[in-house]
Amino acid sequence: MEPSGTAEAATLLAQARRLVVFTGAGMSAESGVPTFRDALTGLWEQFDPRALATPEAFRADPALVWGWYEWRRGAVRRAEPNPGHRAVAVMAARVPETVVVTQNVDDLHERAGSAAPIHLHGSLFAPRCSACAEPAPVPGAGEEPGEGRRLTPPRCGRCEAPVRPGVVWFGEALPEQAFEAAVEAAYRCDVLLTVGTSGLVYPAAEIPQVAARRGGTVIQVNPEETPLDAVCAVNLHGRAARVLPALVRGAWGDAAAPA
Ligand code: BV8
Ligand code: ZN
Repeated sequence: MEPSGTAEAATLLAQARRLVVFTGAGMSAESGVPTFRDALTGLWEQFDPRALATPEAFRADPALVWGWYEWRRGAVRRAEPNPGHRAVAVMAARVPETVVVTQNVDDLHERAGSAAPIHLHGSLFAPRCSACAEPAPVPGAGEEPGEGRRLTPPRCGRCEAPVRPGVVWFGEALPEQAFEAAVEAAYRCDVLLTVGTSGLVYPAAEIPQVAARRGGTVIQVNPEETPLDAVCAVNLHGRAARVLPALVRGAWGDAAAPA
């Protein structure tokens, strides 16, 4: 049974001309990618993800942090996009102007067919030098450790400094162009769909609020309540992989729904 409000949200989606789809960890949860809420396991169980995702943690123990990101990239490579990711790609094909903005560092939107989503917090597939920012090669599939262990980061080919994951750590600025493009899209949109985010990490959590302030209609998909409920016209309390295909079916008919 679809959550109440699904039909209303589908009508709003069908009428949208400029759509922003804003996603967080909950978007990939049903693909088996742990959210930031999910406690860490194994080597990292004693750590809070927010403590590990910092430049300080990398400086203090590069092998611990590099090992964590290598393990996460392996988990993402073994994961598959879910029907929610595929529904987002269908929306982009149906709504004249669609911008996908994600806080996720996985590549599941791309693998589901969403062209060039804006990654506000970087990617697991863009390692670079921690000193000179020289891009570094992405270790091949299968080179990632299966279970969690320390892994000494490779050295930069240009300056020999340790290579770091191409993600935005807490305390670090977001990539300027990406953030500006996301704010611009939220500013211009008539509908913003926020999916699977707790809306607690800033400045990313500003994006749905910019859309609401500009008179855009904000629709939330999340099984839980979040601070974003207040700015949403419709709150769909359900799971992304089920609710997003239902929205596509409601907006454009069964034939449009992702398999
Ligand atoms: C910065 C990459 C300054 C790395 C990430 C006090 C107040 C306000 C802000 C701050 C503050 N103190 C510090 C700050 C700033 C800080 C911040 O916001 N902290 C928070 C914790 C209070 N922000 C920063 O540090 C940012 N940088 O401020 O720099 C600056 C400026 C200029 C110059 C120099 C410096 C950088 C933040 C980015 C950090 N990097 N990721 C990595 O991935 O390892 S953040 C990371 O965590 C994710 O990218 C994401 O953004 C966040 C996790 O949040 P969600 O995605 O929402 O996931 P979460 O697990 O929390 O929730 C999942 C949701 O899904 C839940 O609601 C659940 O109900 C739902 N769900 C579950 N299953 C499903 C589902 N929904 C649908 N379907 C399902 N099946
Ligand atoms: Zn270097």
